Amino acid sequence: MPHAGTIVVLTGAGTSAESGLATFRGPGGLWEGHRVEDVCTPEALAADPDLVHRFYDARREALAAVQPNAAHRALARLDAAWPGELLVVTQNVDDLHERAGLRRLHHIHGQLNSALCANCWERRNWSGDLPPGTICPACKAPALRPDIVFFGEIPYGMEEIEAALARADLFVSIGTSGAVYPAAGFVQIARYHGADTLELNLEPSAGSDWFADRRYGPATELVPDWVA
Ligand code: BV8
Repeated sequence: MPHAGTIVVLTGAGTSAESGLATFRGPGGLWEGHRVEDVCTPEALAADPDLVHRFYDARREALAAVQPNAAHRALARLDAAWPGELLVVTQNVDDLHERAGLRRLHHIHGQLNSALCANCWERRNWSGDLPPGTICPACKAPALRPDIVFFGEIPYGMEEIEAALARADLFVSIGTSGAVYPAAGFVQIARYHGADTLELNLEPSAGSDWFADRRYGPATELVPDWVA
């Protein structure tokens, strides 16, 4: 690990798997028989809002019942101790990084505990169910939706992330299949700008060949060992 340079970490569903939250593409990764690519789209929201809202209500409920794991806690320790720049970019929409104490965090795909108004674009903290047609307190339109980046929508904070990748001395990917872009391409940007690259995952991801260093196993073992 560099002395005190810039570290960018990308986390995916595998980081939260050992807390008990289902991943998307592993065994049991389907939800009510749906692939995430079929439920997590603006078209699905327009065609069947009850299905999409129910998908996120179920995940919001599941999140309330689980706790951060040793991988989340290790990244929070790194955040507290690292004197250089650190940015943890998570594809996860859970709040387990925050609940473990991580501060230098960015949610690229949105958050379960947030609602977005499709009319005035205000967002607000949200817990419990979010039925279709919920009134936005700001603009009074019945337009509150899950604050989630659907397939085909623009991920949050891309400029900030790309600038950090260009400065990075080290890029670490944890618990992601490398199936979803633009996040799956971050390793290529970091490597192009000269960063060291490390993949920590249960198994080789779709982008594992881009990583100079690769370690495979459960995140609750690999991440504390790496941070130590
Ligand atoms: C966009 C919402 C334009 C939240 C999600 C090329 C360039 C740009 C775009 C595209 C492109 N090609 C295709 C696209 C379009 C598309 C895309 O990537 N499609 C895929 C299917 C091919 N991308 C988009 O539409 C994105 N928007 O491109 O806009 C743009 C681009 C750039 C700049 C401006 C504009 C929007 C993508 C966001 C979609 N929203 N979810 C939610 O519901 O959760 S994606 C969804 O997949 C989740 O966010 C999830 O985080 C993400 C990735 O999945 P993973 O986290 O990796 O989870 P997965 O189950 O796949 O894998 C888990 C891994 O963990 C496995 O490898 C497993 O082995 C490992 N594991 C399991 N247990 C453990 C473990 N590891 C360690 N320990 C364990 N215990």
